[in-house]
Amino acid sequence: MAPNLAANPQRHPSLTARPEWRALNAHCVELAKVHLRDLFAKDPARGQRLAVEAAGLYLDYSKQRVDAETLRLLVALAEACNLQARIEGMFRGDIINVTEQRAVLHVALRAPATERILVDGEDVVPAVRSVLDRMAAFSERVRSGAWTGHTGKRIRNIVNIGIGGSDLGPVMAYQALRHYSQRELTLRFVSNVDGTDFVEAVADLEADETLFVVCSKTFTTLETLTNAHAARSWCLRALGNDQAVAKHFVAVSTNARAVAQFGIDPSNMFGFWDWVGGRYSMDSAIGLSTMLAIGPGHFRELLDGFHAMDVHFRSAPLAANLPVLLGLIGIWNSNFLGAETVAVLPYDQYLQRFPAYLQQLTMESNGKHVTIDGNPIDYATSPVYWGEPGTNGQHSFYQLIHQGTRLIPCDFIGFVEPLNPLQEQHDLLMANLFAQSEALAFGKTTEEVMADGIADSLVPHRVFEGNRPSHTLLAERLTPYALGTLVALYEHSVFVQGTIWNIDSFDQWGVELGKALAKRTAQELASVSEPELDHDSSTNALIRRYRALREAGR
Ligand code: G6Q
Repeated sequence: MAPNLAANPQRHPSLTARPEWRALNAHCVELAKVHLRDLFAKDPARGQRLAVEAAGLYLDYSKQRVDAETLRLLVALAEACNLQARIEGMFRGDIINVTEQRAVLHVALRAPATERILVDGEDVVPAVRSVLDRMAAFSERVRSGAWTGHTGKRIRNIVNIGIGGSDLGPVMAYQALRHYSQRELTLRFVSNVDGTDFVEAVADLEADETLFVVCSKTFTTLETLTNAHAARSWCLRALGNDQAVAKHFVAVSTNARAVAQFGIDPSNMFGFWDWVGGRYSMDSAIGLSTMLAIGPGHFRELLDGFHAMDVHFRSAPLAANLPVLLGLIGIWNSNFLGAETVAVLPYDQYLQRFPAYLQQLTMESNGKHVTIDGNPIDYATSPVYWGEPGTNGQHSFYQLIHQGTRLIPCDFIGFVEPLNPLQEQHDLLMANLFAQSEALAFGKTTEEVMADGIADSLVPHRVFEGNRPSHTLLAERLTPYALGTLVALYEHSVFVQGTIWNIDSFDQWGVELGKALAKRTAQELASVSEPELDHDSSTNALIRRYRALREAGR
């Protein structure tokens, strides 16, 4: 049934007209004149006071350009936007993805067996647990060698085929938790419709030792189905028998019929539900490749970490709530201080794909231009997220963060204990993290530069303005549990921001137009005779040129 959005006109007063928003605007005019140096000088305990800890994650937000009044006003804004009630609504299974008329219940994926969460009057927790049990049994069989390929050899390679939410979470989690993975298993991830992705992923693999995990919520996604067909042909070319599919392909999907049509036995399918959004699905059956790599025990620890952050988010007061603070301070930076991007800077090589994962989570969720009621928005929504692991970025783009003309808030992420026994290198890594946030906040004044004996003409070049805000997130060790808390922290901070901005954080209509146009263009490229083109003159010329050069090269 199509949602009746028109029946919901202007349920909320416009955000920018709210007294709390106006108060923040007025406060910003004053606080913008204050340097972080002054805020720290005024309050010697600021570095300890402006920090919260929950579920083993420590968030230091003292290097943000906020004071007690900023936080009071931000919390008042959250209250005016009914944040607490909206949080309850999500956990209760309300239809908060309004444009797709769906509940949003990734929190049910990590709920303990004792919890009851109802969707259409039915408790979904038993079904979640039952899929987890099937995944665990299957993973144990593959990891132990009990599950063999068509020729009787054990599986040594797992290739995850999926894209977007069916790829970014699994690949990020595999990289992040590689330390815990079974090293005899080779994991590969294929997402792009560019054939290079598939060809390179399987180039050095033997088909009779390879298991494909085809992940697609809808099982209609062009890229994934194209790659899955390429994988089937590759496999059958080597093994020469249709029967091999049953031993070398499993599917993760909500669409059993399409899985069967592809030729995968539904008994080799792991299901999930339409109330799990793609970018919120890494802890559903979409995490099968993660579980194959790290084992069911570690996967359960990952879920426990997610759940611990869920409990904190649902119960902690707004002013001491990690996801709420992260979300609200993000709004302060974007909507009041005017920052257009956020740099995510994990000081841990294992988190190399974390910024890419966060890009989808944040920007696909909150890159919206109308309110939940369909009214145009007169304030900025999601900033651009980007980043790279430290210390690499320090030798490239940090220059702009330190001395450029834009304000770029940073999220630094680090761990106290290294996973590899090179303690000295770990201390160096962490020294760099701490030094960067310090340099960004406090900079280097003209007087300090001159005191170093720098030639007058160079002084302006050597000055660091400082006053550049950052969060620091610290955990003891990069465990599956810690990763769960970290991902849930960002999931919920996205929810907090979407609630304040009054947008639907759980739809993604923006990807549809490109998909529809690509379908039509693909037919025009494939057409044997010269197609009639009625795009704009640029697109027409590009298609003609491509076709002509392709023909000339044949
Ligand atoms: C995520 C998006 C999108 C989706 C992919 C893959 O929230 O919906 O990234 O995950 O388009 O979709 P399928 O899993 O249906 O193939």
